[in-house]
Amino acid sequence: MAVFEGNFASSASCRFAIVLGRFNDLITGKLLEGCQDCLKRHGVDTNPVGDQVDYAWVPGSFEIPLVARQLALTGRYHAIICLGAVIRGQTPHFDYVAAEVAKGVAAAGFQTGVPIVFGVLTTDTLQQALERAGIKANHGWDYAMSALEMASLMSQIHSVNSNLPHHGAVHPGRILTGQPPAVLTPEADL
Ligand code: INI
Repeated sequence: MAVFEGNFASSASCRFAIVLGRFNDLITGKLLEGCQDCLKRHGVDTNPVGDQVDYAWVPGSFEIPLVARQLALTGRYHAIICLGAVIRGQTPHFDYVAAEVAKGVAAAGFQTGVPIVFGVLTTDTLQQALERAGIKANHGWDYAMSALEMASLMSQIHSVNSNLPHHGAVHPGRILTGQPPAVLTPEADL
């Protein structure tokens, strides 16, 4: 039997997408900086014109799951990082947006088989969000670590599974063309 455990040493061959909300961009911009810093220090080229990271800006956190799922379905990414900031105001809007983005991101991951990191801050105040986006710590860094680890872990699992018929999950490196994904090959993995 085996122990599967993601590592942080194979990121040079991974591709990532970052989906981020413009709403509260004072916060999401800072999360992005932390996220990029972590990826870079683990050997990932974060340049948008490079080969490893694509970026998709959406209006707000509510729109994140749809775009994350569509990106996952391309089969191009080893992991997707969703960055948003939902800050409680005086209206119930917070609860609706926070609940939908959390459910939607989880569903997108389950449906596509691609790790989708939930990097959406949900806080009561702007101050709390700032503290988590650079003043005390930057959770953007932690979200990138989760993506690196999950990309590695899933690639290990895919490679063990490579001789079995595919069960519907989208496999990184495969651009879907309307044809069902074929049997995975070890070469297609990390
Ligand atoms: N979007 C956020 O990302 N954070 C919020 O705090 C927020 N609040 O509180 O309203 C928010 N709303 C916008 C929402 O995500 C959608 O973009 C909008 O409803 C259009 O669908």
